[in-house]
This record gives sequence, C-alpha cells and structure tokens, in this order.
Amino acid sequence: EDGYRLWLRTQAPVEGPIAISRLGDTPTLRLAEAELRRDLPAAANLPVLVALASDPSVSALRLPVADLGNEGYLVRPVSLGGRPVLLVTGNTDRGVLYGAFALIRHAASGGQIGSATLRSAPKVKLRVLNHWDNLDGTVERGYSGESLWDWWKLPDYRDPRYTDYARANASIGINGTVLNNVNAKADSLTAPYIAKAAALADVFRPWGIRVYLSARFSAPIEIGGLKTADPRDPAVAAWWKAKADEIYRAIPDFGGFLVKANSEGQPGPRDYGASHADGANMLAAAVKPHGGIVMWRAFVYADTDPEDRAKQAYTEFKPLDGKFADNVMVQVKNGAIDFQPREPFHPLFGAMPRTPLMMEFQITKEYLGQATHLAYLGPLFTEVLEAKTGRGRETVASVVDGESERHQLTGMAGVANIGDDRDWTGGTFNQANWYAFGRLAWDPSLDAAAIAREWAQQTFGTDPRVVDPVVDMMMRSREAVVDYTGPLGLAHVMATGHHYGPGPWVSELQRPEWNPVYYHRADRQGIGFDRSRTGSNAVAQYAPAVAKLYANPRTTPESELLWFHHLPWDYRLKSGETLWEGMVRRYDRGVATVATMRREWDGLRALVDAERWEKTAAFLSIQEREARWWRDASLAYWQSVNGLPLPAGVAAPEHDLAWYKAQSFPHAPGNPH
Ligand code: BDP
Repeated sequence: EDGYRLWLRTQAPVEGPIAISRLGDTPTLRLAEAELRRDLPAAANLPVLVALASDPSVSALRLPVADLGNEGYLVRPVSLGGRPVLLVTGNTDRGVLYGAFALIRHAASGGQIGSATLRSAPKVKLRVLNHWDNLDGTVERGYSGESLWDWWKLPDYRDPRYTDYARANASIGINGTVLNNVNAKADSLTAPYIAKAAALADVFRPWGIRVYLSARFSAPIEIGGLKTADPRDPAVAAWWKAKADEIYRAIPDFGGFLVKANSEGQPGPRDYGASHADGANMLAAAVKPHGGIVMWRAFVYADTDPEDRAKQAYTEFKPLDGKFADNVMVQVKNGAIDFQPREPFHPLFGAMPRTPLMMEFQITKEYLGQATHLAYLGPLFTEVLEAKTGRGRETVASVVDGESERHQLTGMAGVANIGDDRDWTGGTFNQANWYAFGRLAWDPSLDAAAIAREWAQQTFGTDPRVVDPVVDMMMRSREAVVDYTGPLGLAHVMATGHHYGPGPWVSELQRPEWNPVYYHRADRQGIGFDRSRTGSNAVAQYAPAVAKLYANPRTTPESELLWFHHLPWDYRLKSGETLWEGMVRRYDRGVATVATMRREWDGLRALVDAERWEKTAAFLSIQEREARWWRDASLAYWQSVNGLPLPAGVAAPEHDLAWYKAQSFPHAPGNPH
C-alpha cells in the first residue's frame, strides 16, 4: 500500500460483478464504462447504463439535461424499455465520464448506489494544473521527486503513468494542464518539444484534458532568430502566429499559453515600453483562430514599487481593465505577496470587472512545510473564495466563476504538487490538496470540511473511527502552520532561496523587498507592515467597504492584523493580552496542535495500513520538531528585537538566536536554478 492509487481504490465486488452497459461508442464513453467496472462496488442490484443524453433511448425520457452544459452529468435511476437501470448521462462524453466518477465517489464515500441521484455541472470552465516542471526533469518548488514528464523518452515512449495521471485528474474534474514551468525555456516551443507535448495531449484527450504551454516571451529572439520580442513589431506577431499554427497542427485542441512576464527577471512587453495588455493581446491573436486562450499572470515581482511590494500587481494591472482581448484571462494569485500560509485576498479580485480573472492557488506547499508538514489547504482555498470584495454581495468566488460580471471565460489554476514519487505528492495527506483543488475548481462553493471527509473516506475507507480523527487533523492543520510560522498576519518570514524554515532576521539581500525584515518591520517599539493611510496605503486598493475595515486595526481581523498595521508590542488584542503575549500564545498553540495531531494519528495505527501509517507518523514527528524550530527561532529573534521577557510559564527557546541563524540547507529540494 504505497499510496499510488490515491483516492481511487478499486472496490472488491461484494455481491459479484455489477451489470454495466453502454450505449454509443467514443473513447471517452468507453473509459466511463471501464472506470465503473473497475471501481464501483457491486452493492446494487440495479444495472448501470452509460449513455449520452442525445442517445434516442435516453432523449425519449425527456430528462432535465439542458442546463448540464458541456461537462455536467446526471446520474439517476430510470426505467428504460420497461427495465430499471441506473443511468449515467450527460450532453457530452466528458459529462458522462464525470458522472461515472461522481458515482464512484458517491459509493466510495458510503453512499447508496441503487437510489443515487447525482447532478452537477462545473461552475468554472478551465480547471487547470500549472506544473512548474523544467525540461531537465527538476520541478521548481516540487517536493515529490522529479517531473512526471520524461521529455527524453517522449514522444515515442508514453509511460502508463501519464494515463493514471489523467485519470486521477478527470476523477476530480480537472480539464487542463500546463506542462512546463512559468519560468519557461524557449526550447519548449521548438518542434521536438511540440511533438513531445502532442504525445501527452494524445494520452490526456480522452480524459477531457487539454494541454497548455508556458511561453517564454523572448522566444522569437532565442529560437526565432529575430532581433526583438516587442509585441508591437509585426514580425514578432507573425512569428507567434506561425508558432501557434505549428502547435495546432500537432495538437488540434491545444489550450493556449500561460505567461509570466516582467517578473523575477523574466522577459516581457515592459522591456520594450509596451504594456502587459499589448503582450497578452499579441499572443491571444495568434491562438484565437484556433480557439485558444492566453493566461497572463498578474504576479509581477519587479522593482517597480519598492515601497510596498503588495501593491505592484494592482498598480500595474488595474489600469489595463478593459484593454485585454476576449481570449485573455489574467491569472491572479490568491494574495498580493506570494502564497503565504495566510494572506488577505488579492485586491485585484473585484477591481477588474471587464477582465476575466483566473484564480491561482499553490497546491505545492512551498511556504507551508513543503513535503512533510500536514497542512490541508481546503480552508486556505475556501477562506479566499468566500471573502467579500466589498462590491455589494460579491465574493472572490463569484468573480472567479464569472457570476459577478457574467464572464463566459472562467478559470482556476493550481500550482501542482505532483512528481514521480510513488504516491505522486510526496505524502498521503498532500494528495488531499490536489483533490481539494480539483473539487473547488469544479464548484468554488463547496465546503472544505466536506471535501476533507469525502477524500478521507475514499482514501482510508469509510470507518468513522478513522475518518473522524483524520478530518479533525486536516481541519486544524493549516491554522497550526499559520500559528507556528507567522501568526497574526505576519508573512514572508522564511529562509532565503529554498524557503524552508524560519528566517525572520534576514536583512542583507540586495533588494529591500527580498528581506523578511522588510515584511515584518519589527523594532523595539512594535511590529507589522503599515498598509493603512499612514503607511503604504495598500488598503486603498480594496473597494471602500473593505478598505474601511482594513484601515483600522480594531476592525481588521486579528488573523490579518500585522499584514495591515504596525503596532506596539503592548497593543491590546481582543482577548485582553498584549500583542506580544498573543503572538507567543499562538506560536505555542501551533506546536501544541501538531502534538495533538500526532496523538490522533497514533490512535489510528491498527486501523490504517502499515505503509501509509508509518510514513505519515514519521512526517508528523518531523513536523512537531520543525514546528518547535519555527517557534523557538522566531521567539529568539523577536526577543532580540523587542527585549521583552517571555510570559510566565512559557518555555524558552531551546537554542540561542545564533544557533538558529547558523542552520543551512544547501540541498533542500525545489530550489529554482
Ligand atoms: C514564487 C516562487 C518562485 C516562482 C514564483 C512565481 O518562489 O519559485 O517562480 O513564485 O509564481 O512563489 O512565478
């Protein structure tokens, strides 16, 4: 039991094989049938029928299928030619496949099969994984081995694992994958790599998954022999058009390009004085005739606003609202800095009504303990999706799913945590983050605890003695990470480069906004980044109703306090504690929660298979040690700055500050190179 099967675990038939039949014949319909044969427990006496809603015998039933769209499904008991069957249907074969997976999920999480009535259509159109996979096989911010894509053996050898990857994604509704890192190499757009990508696209197609490529903006120079990549130069536009035509000849359903431009040293239109819209629209014109799109990232980390890095994306993109072509999506990270354990929602959500904004979450836990720490991200995702933008009743979810402005093009991207480790994600509980991303991309209104429960049931079986503690652990886990790494709205206090472990003291890096001290601004008097009117006034980037709340420390949620305010160490929290006391208590609470999670897991030893149990147990012991390390190192540093004693009864850090500063991890994984 090595975790390879993820949440898709073949059920042993309990009452002999179930009768499954199919009307119609496409590769995807055949997959729907095969999945049911393989994974549906034969608990029902009702035969199952897989068929398109347009099949004459199904359409005669006049079922309500119109609003299922292109990807929705309906599963329901019907009578067909006088015989009762459980019908799995949809308007397209992809819809039918999603229906098959929904039925398997329903059964594996303890639902009755015979009486199942399931109906759903995705609220978000593009549900996409972003692989930060390099062509040399390494994965930027990857903590689960090397890239799945064996570029060397492609296109000839199609590893069966590509099929298993596609199947897992299809089972949770993911319908797109960007194969290569946003820090892209131009080589990925050369003929040999297009052929390799085409082989992957062939494998993924019957599973309803399209491939996309990250495009390096300067590719016309690097592989096209042009002198410039200026988007306003007709020769550049022509090069991209020809390149798009070439890609579509090999991959007729190619999804389009993802672009990171003018950020962290990447080339882009700003190099030529052109705007992000100029760059995006030029690429969009190249893919437009083929039905492709451009996902243009708003993560611009340049030295344009050294006063407050959090303001950069809004400053750059808000004025471009309405200027993007209709097949461009602007892809915005959930928060304005960078995938921290907690960030307030990004102020661009709600601020660009005329532009479809795509959500970008990070599934790989770059800042949340990487491979080993248990941090279930469902609550991080839903906290952002549920946030109110301050424009009427609008939420971030309603911006992303298009409801707010009636956008047709909608999308959610997740930076993948998948590698070639046997269990795909480097640890069983990391699988839950891939799973939760897919489920929330399908329906951003789902509940994080409900997702945790269905994942746990499929992954470990439905025994409540396992499921209840597992869900409990998951639901506490992310807050624990926030507590022991950076409570009360602290952010970007990690070590340099690999981002593994604490580094709140780091102050010597070249640009001011590379340094943790820039973010926490702690001194003898106080701590926190003043983003109110007396500071950078980043709060003004939010709609007035939200800006007003964030402008005042008393109305700012305490979980985001130091993100928006610089406050004295003796500032009184709502609990009556001083800020310093409240901080210390949270660090301790984080460590204590991990200890509790460990105990809960210990209690499951006899109920979970040994291989997965032991790996998680070892990971939890690492997490407990490292939670302590984060707490101790942080407290030692804060004390060196504020000179305050620890509250009575609180344990002193195990080592002195110099010891924590001296730790180094030159070979930590995932580091960009
Ligand atoms: C940061 C990562 C860096 C990525 C960058 C991005 O540290 O490796 O290249 O985001 O999103 O979180 O482009």
